[in-house]
Amino acid sequence: MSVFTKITNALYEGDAEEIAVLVQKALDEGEDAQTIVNDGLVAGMNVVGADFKAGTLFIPEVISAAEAMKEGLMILKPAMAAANQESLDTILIGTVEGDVHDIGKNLVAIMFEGAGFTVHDIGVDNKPEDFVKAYEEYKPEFIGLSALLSTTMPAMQRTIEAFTEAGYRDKVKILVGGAPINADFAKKINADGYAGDAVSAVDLAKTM
Ligand code: B1M
Repeated sequence: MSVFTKITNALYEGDAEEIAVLVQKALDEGEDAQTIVNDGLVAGMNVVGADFKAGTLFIPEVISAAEAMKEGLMILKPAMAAANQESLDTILIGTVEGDVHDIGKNLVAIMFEGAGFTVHDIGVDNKPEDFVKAYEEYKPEFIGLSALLSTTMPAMQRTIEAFTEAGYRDKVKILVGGAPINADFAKKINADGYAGDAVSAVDLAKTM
């Protein structure tokens, strides 16, 4: 069984200790950090999501899997950040109001840090005014909004409208992402860009 399959299985079991051992082992064996994320951790989380949807896995198990994923990401963070020490622009990132999903957002933040951006992560369940207040504090070139629920997609739109109302909309590039988001929705809510995953989000910001 490959180390990636073992990571996927341990994530499904929510075994954070085993994840830590396996992720470190994969790194020691010379596997690329991004490959460990995609082929091990995210692959495992996709199975968790599918079984949760099918009703064969429940919230406590999903939370354990999420904790195990965070443990794996913590171990991989230095390897991903070491890839680039160049100092680029600043990004403010957070999950929108009503939404507590943060694993994808954390991964996006790690990738931006790894690419040399200064990252201000304001966490989850942020009201539009929380984003505006944080913008006033950090004055970033970019804002990244994350939403994982179809019910919190409108909060993304309200957040962008809050920037228009505050007079900041043309001063900052707003990028959006998360499982239910797509390029059409991004255009509809007047975002500057949509990225389907963490690597594309960084690539997109670099082209702007
Ligand atoms: Co929730 N959940 N959840 N959940 N959860 C989903 C999202 C769901 C699809 C599961 C399902 O039904 N199959 C479903 C949403 C359905 C929908 O609306 N379409 C769902 C639901 C319904 C819920 C609750 C309502 C369940 C309930 O209470 N009945 C509830 C809502 C809570 C709330 O937010 N108010 C809930 C709760 C939870 C937990 C707390 C148990 C836990 C979150 C723990 C945490 O994050 N700390 C959880 C989890 C873990 C999931 C699944 C299983 C995994 C999400 C994840 O971490 N994926 C998820 C099913 C799934 O997605 N397979 C599910 C891995 C992560 C790396 O991917 O987050 O997509 P992702 O991020 C990617 C891209 O989307 C993108 O890049 C990332 C990395 O490549 N990206 C961006 C993300 N943000 C970006 C921002 C950008 C750019 C790219 O900006 C520039």
